[in-house]
Amino acid sequence: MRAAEQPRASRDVPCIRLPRGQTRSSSHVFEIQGVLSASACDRARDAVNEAFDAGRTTDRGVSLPTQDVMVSSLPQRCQDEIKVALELAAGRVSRELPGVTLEFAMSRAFVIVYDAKRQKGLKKHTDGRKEGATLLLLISKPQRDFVGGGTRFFPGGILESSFDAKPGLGSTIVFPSDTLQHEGLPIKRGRRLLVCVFATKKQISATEEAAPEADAIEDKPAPILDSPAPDISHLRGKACDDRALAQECACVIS
Ligand SMILES: O=C(O)CCC(=O)C(=O)O
Repeated sequence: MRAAEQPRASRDVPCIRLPRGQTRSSSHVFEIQGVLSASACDRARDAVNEAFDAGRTTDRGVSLPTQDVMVSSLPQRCQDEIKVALELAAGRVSRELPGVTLEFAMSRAFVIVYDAKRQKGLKKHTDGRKEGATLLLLISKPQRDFVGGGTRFFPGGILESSFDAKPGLGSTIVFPSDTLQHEGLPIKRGRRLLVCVFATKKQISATEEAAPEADAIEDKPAPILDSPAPDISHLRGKACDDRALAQECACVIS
């Protein structure tokens, strides 16, 4: 790994609460920027395109008709880079959720492939993982690799309107899997590739929480950009058991 691609501490990664500039949102959607370098994204994109074109795809086995490529079927280097990126994003969001840490299994990570000539988007749904979080990492570049797309969220609160997340290349969005309705907006050209993994929220003790990261420079958490401290009471939950793991890909269509 070259110097520019060394993993960073989660505190160094910009984290924005969406929708931007709204102080009263209950949506708990986070955008964690630049967790995967452009060159690593390009490597992953090329490997996913190759697997997709060769028909090495899976589906989620439920009513959402996505064509996915398992991350575990990509070259080891891509798997390692994606793992570091997702851990960075999960670590950064965990910093915003006192007493909670996000955990996920890389063996379950997959890449959603939207193709302008095939499946362009995904209808409104919630992801089935109870008390979990969905992480989506964009590995193809807007305007260069695809046009259109984005994730539209429907918070459902009184006077709360829907909003769109359109992260840049190598950025991740994280949101509650089970409670927040969302859809994949259709693309108009090219391929939009999103690494997706479902994480569990695990309660951690005060001692664990106080333990600094190995490469931490200072103890104070980096402030979240342009947002108030989120109300995370509804996000707290126990780590899901194996039964819940088995159900993690179930989705609820509205
Ligand atoms: O396409 C998107 O941005 C959303 C993907 C999605 O809804 C999902 O994976 O459950």
